[in-house]
Amino acid sequence: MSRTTVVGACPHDCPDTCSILTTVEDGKAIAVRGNPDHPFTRGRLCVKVNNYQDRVYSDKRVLYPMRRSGPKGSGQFTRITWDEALAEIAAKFKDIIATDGAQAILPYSYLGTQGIINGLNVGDPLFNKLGATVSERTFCDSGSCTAYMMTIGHTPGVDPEAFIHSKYIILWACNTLSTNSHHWPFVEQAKKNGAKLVVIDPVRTRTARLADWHIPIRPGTDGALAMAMMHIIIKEGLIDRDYIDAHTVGFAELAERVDQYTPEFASAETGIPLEDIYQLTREYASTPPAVIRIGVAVERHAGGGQTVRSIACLPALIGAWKHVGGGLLQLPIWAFPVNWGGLMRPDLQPEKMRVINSWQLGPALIGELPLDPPIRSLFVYNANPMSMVSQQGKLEAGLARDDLFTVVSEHFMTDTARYADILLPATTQLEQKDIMFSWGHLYLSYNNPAIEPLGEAVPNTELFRRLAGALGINDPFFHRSDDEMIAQSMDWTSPVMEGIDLETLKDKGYLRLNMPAAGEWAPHRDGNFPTPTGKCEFKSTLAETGNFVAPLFRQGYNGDQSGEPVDPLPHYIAPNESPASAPALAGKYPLSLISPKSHAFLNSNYGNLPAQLAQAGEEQAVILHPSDADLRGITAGTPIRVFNDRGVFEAFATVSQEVMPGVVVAPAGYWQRSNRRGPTVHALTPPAFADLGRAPTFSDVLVEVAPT
Ligand SMILES: Nc1nc2c(c(=O)[nH]1)N[C@H]1C(S)=C(S)[C@@H](COP(=O)(O)OP(=O)(O)OC[C@H]3O[C@@H](n4cnc5c(=O)[nH]c(N)nc54)[C@H](O)[C@@H]3O)O[C@H]1N2
Ligand SMILES: Nc1nc2c(c(=O)[nH]1)N[C@H]1C(S)=C(S)[C@@H](COP(=O)(O)OP(=O)(O)OC[C@H]3O[C@@H](n4cnc5c(=O)[nH]c(N)nc54)[C@H](O)[C@@H]3O)O[C@H]1N2
Ligand SMILES: [Mo]
Repeated sequence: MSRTTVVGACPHDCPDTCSILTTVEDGKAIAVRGNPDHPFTRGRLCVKVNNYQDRVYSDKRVLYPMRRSGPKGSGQFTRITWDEALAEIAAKFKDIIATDGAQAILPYSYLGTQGIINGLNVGDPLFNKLGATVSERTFCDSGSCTAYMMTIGHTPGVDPEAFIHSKYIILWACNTLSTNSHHWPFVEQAKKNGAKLVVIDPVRTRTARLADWHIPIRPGTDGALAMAMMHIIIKEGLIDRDYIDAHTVGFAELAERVDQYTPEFASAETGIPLEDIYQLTREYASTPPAVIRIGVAVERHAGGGQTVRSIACLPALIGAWKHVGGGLLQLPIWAFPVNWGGLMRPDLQPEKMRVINSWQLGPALIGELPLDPPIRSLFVYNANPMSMVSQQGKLEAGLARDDLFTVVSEHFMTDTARYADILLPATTQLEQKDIMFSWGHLYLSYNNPAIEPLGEAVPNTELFRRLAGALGINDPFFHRSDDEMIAQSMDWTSPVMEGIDLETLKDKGYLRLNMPAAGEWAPHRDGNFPTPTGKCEFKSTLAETGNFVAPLFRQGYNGDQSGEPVDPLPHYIAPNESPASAPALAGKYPLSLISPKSHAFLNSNYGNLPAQLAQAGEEQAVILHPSDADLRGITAGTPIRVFNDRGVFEAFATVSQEVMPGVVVAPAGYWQRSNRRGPTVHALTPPAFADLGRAPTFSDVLVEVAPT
C-alpha cells in the first residue's frame, strides 16, 4: 500500500484560501485536513471543506460529457464522448458565428474555483479571440472596490494578521466566523489583549454574539452612520490634524459635506440609538490602534458604493493609519502581482465589444435587453447563475429557450446545469494543479494535484485547450500546459515576489509575499496611498471618470471605460426599498429581506451535499423576529411564502430575536431542486445596480411573509 500526503490549497471563493493536506492511499484521497504550519489558516478546515473528499467522490458528480436527452431543465442526459461533445460545440459555434456573428455567443463564469489558472479568467482569452460578447462580472465587491480605489487606492490595507495589535475592532457587515473564519483567531487574540470588538449587522450572527458590542442596523443605511461618525469626529475635534494635513485631500469640503449628516439624522435612518452613535464614534476615534474590517455585504444596496467611500475616509480622519493594526481591511488581493492582462488577453478582442453584465443574464436571454444579435449560445463554467443571480424567473425562461444552445461545465447537476444541451465534467481541486492568490491574507499558495482526474473530468484549463483545438485555433498561447500558464500567471520580478521561487512554493504549498512582518507594518503611516494624488482622497480625483468598474471586474474589456462623473465627495444614498424610502411599497411589503452567506455552504456549493445540508438545514429557512412572526400568525417551523411583486418562494419559518424587527433573513445557496420548493430567493431580488461599480442590490428589497 502506498500512502502519501499532498499539500494543496482550498479552491473556494472565500478570503481564507486554506492550506490543505490530503492523505492519498493507493491513488485515492481518503482524508483532507488543514495544514498546521500555515501561519494564517493554522490547521483548521471549515464545515464546508473538512470532508472535501466526499465532494470529490460524491455519486452525484458529473464525470462524463453528456448530451441532453429530455426537455430543457429535465435533467435527463445521455453520455457521449469528449470528441462528440467538442465537435458539437464547435459546429454550433461556427454556425452561429457565420450567421449572427460571434457576439451571439455569451460566456458566463465566476469563481467556482479561485485558482489563478483555472479560475476567473480561464475562458477569457478564447472568448475574446472569438469576439464573443463580454460578460461583465460585478456581483461581488465591484462596488466596494471601486469606492475603495476612489478613496485610498488599491492598497492591501491593514495586514489581517496585524489585528492582534488592534485595540478597537469594528467588523462592519462582516460575519467573520462564517465567511472569513480563519481571521477570527487574530480578532480573538486582540480581544485577549484588551481590544474592544464591535459588530455592525442587522443580525445577531455567531460573530455578533461573541462581540463586546453588537450594533443592529437597518439594512442599507450604513452610509448614514459613517457620515454621522465623520460629523461627530469633526465637530468634537477628534480628528488627527497633522495626519489630515500631510496625507489627505479635500478635508475642508468633506467637513462642509458632513455637516448635514447629523447624528439625529443617522439615528432615524439606521435605527441605532443616538447615544450609541456618539459612543461608537468617540470610542473609535480615541482608542488606537482602531481598525475596521468591512464585509462584502456592505455594498449590496442602492448606496453601497458611497457607503464604502464614507467608511474608507474614517481611518485617515482620525490618523488610524499611523499605528500598526490601525486602518481598514477590505481585500488584500491587491498585494498579489497577478498578471491579469496575460490571463484575460483583452488585446485579443475586436474593436467594439458588446458587454452584458452577468446580473442581467435573465433579461439578456429572454430578449428583454435590446440585443442585436440576440444570444444564441450560453457557455457556463465556474458558476451557478440559477442559484446566485437576480431575476430567476426570467433566467429560467431564458434557459428553457429551445433555440438557445447552452453548454455547462460542472462538478454537479446544478439548477443551471439541468438546462444544458451539453454538460461537461470538471475536475475538483484534488484533481488539478493551480496557483492561488488570497483575498484574506498575504500568502501565495500552490495546489498540487493529489489524485488522477475521476472519470473523464478535466480542469478548466484543459477544457479551453480542447475547445480551442476543436475550433481550429492553433496559436500556441491557447495550447500552453498548466505549468507554462502558472509560470506566466505572476510577475515574478515584482519586489513582493522576492524570495518566492516556484519549486519551494510547490513543496511548501504557500509562501508569504515579501512584505514587512505584520507586527512591523503600518502601510500608510506616511501616507503613500496608491491614488492619483498619493493621498487619502476625501475628495476623489477618480470621481471625474465616474462610475468606472475596477478593471479586475471588467475583465479587460477594451471598449469605452468611461462612466458618468459622480459626486467627488462622499454622501449618503438611502436604500431603494425600505419603509422610510419607499413608504407606499412598504405598505404592501413591509419587511426588508437579506440573503447573506450560509455557514455551511459556499455560495451554492454544497447545497446538494448531505453533510453540509445536515448542518445548514435541509430546506430553506427564513428567519423572522418574534414581533413580525406574531403579527402574521407564524411560529417556528410554519411553512411560509415570501413574496413581492417580482415573485414568491417558499420556506420554513425560524423565529428568533437575533434579527431586527422588520428584517427577514434567507441564508443564501439553497438549490431549487434539492429544495423541492421551486423558486429561491432570487425570484424576489431586484435587478437594480448600486451606485458604484455596477454592484448588485440584492439585499435592498422589500417583501411580505405569510403562512402558506
Ligand atoms: N460560509 C461561507 N463563507 C463564505 C461564503 C459563503 O457562501 N459561505 N461566500 C464567500 C463570498 S463569495 C463572499 S463575497 C464573502 C462575503 O462575506 P460577508 O460580506 O461577510 O458575507 P455575508 O454573509 O454576505 O454578509 C455579512 C453580514 O452582513 C450583514 N448585512 C447584510 N446587509 C447589511 C447591511 O446593510 N449593513 C450591515 N452592517 N450588515 C449587513 C449580514 O447579516 C451578514 O451577517 O464570503 C465568502 N465566504
Ligand atoms: N442571494 C444572494 N445572491 C448572491 C450572493 C449572496 O450572498 N446572496 N452573493 C453574490 C456573490 S458575493 C457571489 S461571489 C456570487 C457567486 O456566484 P457563483 O460563483 O455563480 O456561485 P457558486 O455557487 O460559487 O457557483 C460556482 C459553481 O462552479 C462550480 N465549480 C467549482 N469548481 C469548478 C471548476 O473547477 N470548474 C468548473 N467548470 N466548475 C466548477 C461549482 O460546482 C458551482 O456550481 O453570487 C452572488 N449572488
Ligand atoms: Mo462573493
